[in-house]
Amino acid sequence: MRPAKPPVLPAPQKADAKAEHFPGVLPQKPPRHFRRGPPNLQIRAPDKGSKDMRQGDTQRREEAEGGARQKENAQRTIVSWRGAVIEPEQGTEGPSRKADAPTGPALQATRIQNQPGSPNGRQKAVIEAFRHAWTGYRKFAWGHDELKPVSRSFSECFGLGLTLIDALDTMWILNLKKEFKEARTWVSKKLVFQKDVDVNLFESTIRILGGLLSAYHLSGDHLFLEKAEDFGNRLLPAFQTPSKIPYSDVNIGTGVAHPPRWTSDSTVAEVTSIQLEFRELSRLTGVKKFQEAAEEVTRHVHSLSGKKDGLVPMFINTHTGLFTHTGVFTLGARADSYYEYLLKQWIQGGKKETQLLEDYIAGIEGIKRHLLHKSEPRKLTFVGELTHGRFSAKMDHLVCFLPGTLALGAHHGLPAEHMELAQALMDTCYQMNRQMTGLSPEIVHFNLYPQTTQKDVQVKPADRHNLLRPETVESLFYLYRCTGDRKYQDWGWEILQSFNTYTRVPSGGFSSISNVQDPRNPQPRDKMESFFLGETLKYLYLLFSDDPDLLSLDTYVFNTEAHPLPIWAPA
Ligand code: DMJ
Repeated sequence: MRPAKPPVLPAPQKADAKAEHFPGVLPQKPPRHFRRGPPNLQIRAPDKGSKDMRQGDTQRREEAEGGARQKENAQRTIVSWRGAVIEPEQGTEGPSRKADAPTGPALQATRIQNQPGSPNGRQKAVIEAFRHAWTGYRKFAWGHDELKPVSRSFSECFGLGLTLIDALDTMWILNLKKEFKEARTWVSKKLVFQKDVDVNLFESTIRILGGLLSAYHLSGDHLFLEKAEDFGNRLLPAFQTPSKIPYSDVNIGTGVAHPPRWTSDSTVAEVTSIQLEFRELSRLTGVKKFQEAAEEVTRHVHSLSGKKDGLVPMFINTHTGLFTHTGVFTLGARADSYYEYLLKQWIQGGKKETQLLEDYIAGIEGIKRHLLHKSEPRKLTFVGELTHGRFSAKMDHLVCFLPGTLALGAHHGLPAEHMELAQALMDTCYQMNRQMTGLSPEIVHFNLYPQTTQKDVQVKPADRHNLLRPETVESLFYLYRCTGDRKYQDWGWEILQSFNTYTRVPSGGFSSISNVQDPRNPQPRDKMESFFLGETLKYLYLLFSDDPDLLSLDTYVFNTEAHPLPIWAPA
């Protein structure tokens, strides 16, 4: 592994704390921050001397960026959306964090490269859980995609060591050097992409490409960037469709891309949630085609009709480029990360691409207008679904990413009401765990009728499973970072204990379960998803940290698989 170098990227824009961004929601003063974390967390800039650098491409890109930048600067001071005035420079981080904040590139570099302090008790518990998960993977599934902890075997979806790659940056952040080194050796010696295998474009982008890029950023090890570029090139044939909306699947060995067997549609969330990774790959390599392919999709989706007040349908056709199955709107599966990536690309790009922000805010307005309701009797705020004008009180656990995304937006200067909504939805997501055995089911339905004896949160027998998903703890991490309210840490601690109680397999690993309502028999399903190591445990570790500079929200943006990527320098 290369020794750390000072980061070359200029310091990211520092959010400016403004108490008035939280009317009625006073940020609680967070506890004193001690720097804890792994050594040498750093942002990697494009390596100009690298053999991967395409000189011509870079020059053309810089010229193009220069022109675009001038145009953007002219219009960037104030962005207005339906009366909401947003100042892109403003953020909402609590005052104590401001006082402590780095003020320039030099200070930023010093802080990020500090040696880690020792983890606190709760972080140690996360490290212990990670080690237990890793032990199972190492013993029974080494180099394979996913551990089957009960049968002590493994499953493959791509045959690319998915769990190992998804977990690389988590090991770095948790300071598990020995484990990281061993995994790095596997990547160096065994990870080969010249394979006759179909991969899902979205899943492999967020987990493999995202995992390799963040491992590169944190470690500075060029091996990961080389692998990322190789992999990115193999994904590109997916974009060769009549509409340039990518196919769902691509064979990384033969370069043949195709939609699923039963349709020529792609999923809207899938084609709009690969941009952070492709854009960063272009920035690092200087090769524009990755960014161009991904941004073409963003532009196309932006221009499409068939949205409902900023809400998008779930499917898009790769031949016509039009939305299909229109009239169904959800924040759950197939649409969720469309909204997340609008905001996160805006942040990644230095808050200059106003179209992304406008689409994001339009989406949040659409949610408020059509999908937001309160349950009975406890009046929990939730996000339901709309099917051809008919409201359904159904909410996927996947939707629990939304409080975190809303809080992140508020942190970066979006209206205070986004933060209020984030807090209300966070309470609901916590209750989705709390009203079960401590872990949320995959899908819940909320009770809308005051006159019944029913509880707020209802679960159908087919929806009682828990796949070790991260969304609740992901949002808890953002809510704690943005408010300093320790109740969010306590809720995360309860969830970690529930994972240990109901999903831990003694011989190593954790298993998804079939029934979150039966503490005596949670019914292990014999699968540890890669995102349990890539996301769930990482977010828990970060949630329990009191150091806002450990992967600061002003320096990094997390992709939808929790892989931190740097926020680009301001113009
Ligand atoms: C992960 O792969 C990502 O978080 C994605 O955005 C949604 N599904 C899983 C986790 O639930």
